[in-house]
Amino acid sequence: MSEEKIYSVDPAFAANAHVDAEKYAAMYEQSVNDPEAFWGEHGKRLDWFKPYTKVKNTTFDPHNVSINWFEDGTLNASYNCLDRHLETRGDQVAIIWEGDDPSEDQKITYRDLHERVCRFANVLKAQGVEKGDVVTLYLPMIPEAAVAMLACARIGAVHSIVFGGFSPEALAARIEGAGSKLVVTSNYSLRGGKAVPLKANVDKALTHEGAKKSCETVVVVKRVDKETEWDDSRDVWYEEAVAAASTDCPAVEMEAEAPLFILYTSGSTGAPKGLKHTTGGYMVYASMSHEYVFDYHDGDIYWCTADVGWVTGHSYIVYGPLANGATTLMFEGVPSYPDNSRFGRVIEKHKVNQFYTAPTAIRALMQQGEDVLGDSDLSTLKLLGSVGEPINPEAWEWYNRVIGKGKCPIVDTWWQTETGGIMIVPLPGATAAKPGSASMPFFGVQPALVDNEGNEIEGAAEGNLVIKDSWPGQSRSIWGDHERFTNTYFSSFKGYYTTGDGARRDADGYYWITGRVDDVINVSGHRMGTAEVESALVAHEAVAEAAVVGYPHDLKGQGIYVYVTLQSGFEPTDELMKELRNWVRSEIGPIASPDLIQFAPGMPKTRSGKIMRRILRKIAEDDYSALGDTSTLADPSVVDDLIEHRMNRK
Ligand code: 6R9
Repeated sequence: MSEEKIYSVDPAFAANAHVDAEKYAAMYEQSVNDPEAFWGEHGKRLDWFKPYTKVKNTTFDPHNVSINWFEDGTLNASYNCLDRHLETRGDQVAIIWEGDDPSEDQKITYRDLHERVCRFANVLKAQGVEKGDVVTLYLPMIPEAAVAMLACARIGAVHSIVFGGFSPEALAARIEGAGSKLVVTSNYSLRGGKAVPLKANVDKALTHEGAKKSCETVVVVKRVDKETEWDDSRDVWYEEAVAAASTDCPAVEMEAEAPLFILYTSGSTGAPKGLKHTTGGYMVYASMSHEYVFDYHDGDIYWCTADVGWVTGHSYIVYGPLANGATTLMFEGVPSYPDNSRFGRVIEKHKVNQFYTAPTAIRALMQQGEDVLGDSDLSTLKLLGSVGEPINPEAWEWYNRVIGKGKCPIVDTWWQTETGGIMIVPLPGATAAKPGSASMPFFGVQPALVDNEGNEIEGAAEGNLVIKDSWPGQSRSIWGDHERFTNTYFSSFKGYYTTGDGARRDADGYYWITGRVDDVINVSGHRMGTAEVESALVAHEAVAEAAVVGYPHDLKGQGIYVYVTLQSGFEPTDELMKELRNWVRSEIGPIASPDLIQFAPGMPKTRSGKIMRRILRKIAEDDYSALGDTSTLADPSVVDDLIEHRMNRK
């Protein structure tokens, strides 16, 4: 079995690594036995305006969930990513930007970046943005995205990034939910040579009453020289505003627990939640994990292919690397443009040392064959990373062999929007890798497995993955709804943070993430709440009822399988199927696009009227052996019809 395969740590790598096995053991032990001392020491990796004297003050008690780290210290995230590097590395490249078009790139030094951030921070101030205000960023992967993030942090504004692939409706809900005064966008985004009208989406979002009420100003980056609809009373060109702005903007002193950003993510019920991350603990955790997990050394060129719209982009393109004075590569394009060798071309062109991507991208490359990256020179690579979903051992082996040429450790990093940073990972100089296993906890992280009653299970076992105590990068709350935060993460299993993932621990203590145990599906590494897709579907006039489940998908990890019961008077046609697919795309965004839609005259329901998703999931998975007890169904014959009309899949 492939899971028995172990790749031991290369002694040469370990010798130069920040941590080897021995050091990991000693540091880990201190981090969990004496977190005060451990984090008290490592918190010093940041520059504090006022040093903290308190380190940890946290409780997971569901009556009073409260998480505070370094609470009496003050600092500024933008200062830590910029100002403090100016003296020693002002001329060093902070961001390498690689455009969608391979002929376009930029190298931005720490000094340049500092200047750009100061200018834009002054623009925000001039537009009336104050400390504590929320600014929504709806931007492609252009340097202005990082500039806007750091400019917000500089003046104590809270950014809320909405992934550019989300629809106007989803954007409107997030602008309104966060009470955002100002939106930063670009007129278009460029992906694979195509211009996508982002500003038009913002215009549409702001026709929604709530969003319109909240947002007063839209700052627009001119990414593409193309005509752009304009509202003089509201819209401001980015380029004009920064040209007129001063380069002098001191970083505001912030409390450690002041919010740094909100990031919306999907959950099993209800609307997406805006998770709140604060300044001190998050920055300590993001920077420390970036350095240790990727074994980042001064001078290395580091590339994470995520989008800043996701948490990975926040922690491991912007905040972690820049706090460490690293050179971080930001890529605007897609792996298949101009052709499938693009990732290899970028690695070669910029001499990338650490490469961090998602299993779905690896599988897409893998499908193109071993020579997919052409004759690209990949010899600068020292380490590879994976994030977003479980990496299947076949993809792991391919990544290792074809990209890493068998000489790069692979760090399979398990974490979540809620955790702020990497939680479970084989540290490259310390932990032997088992393909498919995220393996061992990072410093300060105490994973555990509990059964459905909340009893902790010891030894080799499978169960619900929970975390026993707080770590500095943890999300502090859901924006405006602490009760939901408590109910979602701290109520099912008392005294623990509930991750929503299942995991298995093997006899060596390695963790193997088995996937979500709730109604969240993971499509190409992106979280999608089944409830969100369902509520989009039932908003369509033809749909009486909808149920959404995940099913195994070769490329995406999981695909979206939809069961729809139509209102009477509507016919189940191919055309309607197409219409429903487009409907979901426009309600949520292309990432929520259903892969398979099955028209079902009836849903399997209990006598109390609850849809039995377990059965729908099994049918979608093509697994009828384990349908379980269907006798409690109101109408058991429904199941036969569902099986008979199951959508054909490859
Ligand atoms: C960072 C990020 C979180 C969910 C998480 C889990 C899945 C992420 C994983 C992984 C197995 C890994 N996940 N990394 N599963 N192995 N290395 O992806 O955050 O978008 O919030 O998703 O993704 O199911 O619960 P987010």
